[in-house]
Amino acid sequence: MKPRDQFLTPDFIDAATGNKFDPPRAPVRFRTIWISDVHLGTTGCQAQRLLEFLRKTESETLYLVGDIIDGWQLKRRWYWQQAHNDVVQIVLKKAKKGTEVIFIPGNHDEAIREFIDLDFGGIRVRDELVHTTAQGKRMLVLHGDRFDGVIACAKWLAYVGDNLYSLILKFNQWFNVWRARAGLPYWSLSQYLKLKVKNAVSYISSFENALAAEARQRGLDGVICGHIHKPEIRDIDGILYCNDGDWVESLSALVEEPCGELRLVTWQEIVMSHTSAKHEKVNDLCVSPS
Ligand SMILES: [Mn+2]
Repeated sequence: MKPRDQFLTPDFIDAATGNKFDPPRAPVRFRTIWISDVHLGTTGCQAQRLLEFLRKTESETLYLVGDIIDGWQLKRRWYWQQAHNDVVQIVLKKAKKGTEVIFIPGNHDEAIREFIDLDFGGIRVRDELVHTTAQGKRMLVLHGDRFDGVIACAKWLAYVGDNLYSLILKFNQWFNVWRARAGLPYWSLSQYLKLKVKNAVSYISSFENALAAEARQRGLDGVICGHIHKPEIRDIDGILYCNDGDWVESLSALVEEPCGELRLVTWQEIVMSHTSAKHEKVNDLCVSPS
């Protein structure tokens, strides 16, 4: 059982049959939802969990902030599951039922960039746009790959967790025992990786700064993007930088509460709040303290 699966029990397991089931409950409502970096068409895509998220949430506007379908991977190897179809279906259904759906293509679904400014089945395809929150904040919405520039490095190293890190250290130990026997000098793999991680960290911060600078230059209050698979919401010198994360690892979305408050939610939170009374807390943010 993966750690995430603990959230599927016990509420989602039928005690008699052991089958998972979906108790019918009202979806959690937001003014706006932003998701990106779903990478449909890859084995890493957590389509099943995204489906669950989309079923349990509702919004006036849904932004698909790029890299929704991974055309690069699909060209290399065809991988398309039923759940990937279901994600497409549920988005189309939402559009049909009145959710305003806006698709901003990313670099992995750049083929769709040919259709910018066109509308399909209620889905508006745009390159970028400005979203105004209920609090009147003007936010630039775009995927973000344009700001990659010359910053290129092994960004996956930024996600190397503690476990993998200690495994690497152990490996390094054995590796150097072998090197010593072979008469070779000590070589620190962890030092090497740390350097790479440091590069990845500086890649992320320069990406974030570049996006914030763009919003500032345009006289906007903030920016909402995806692309680097790192959910974030923070102030960068007076500019609100928001990254909605991804559906490969972080399983996160950016949401706007009815009152205009922006925050990050995870798949776990939506599933948990859906199984308990916890989601009443969600809109507490909108009750201004007297
Ligand atoms: Mn991207």
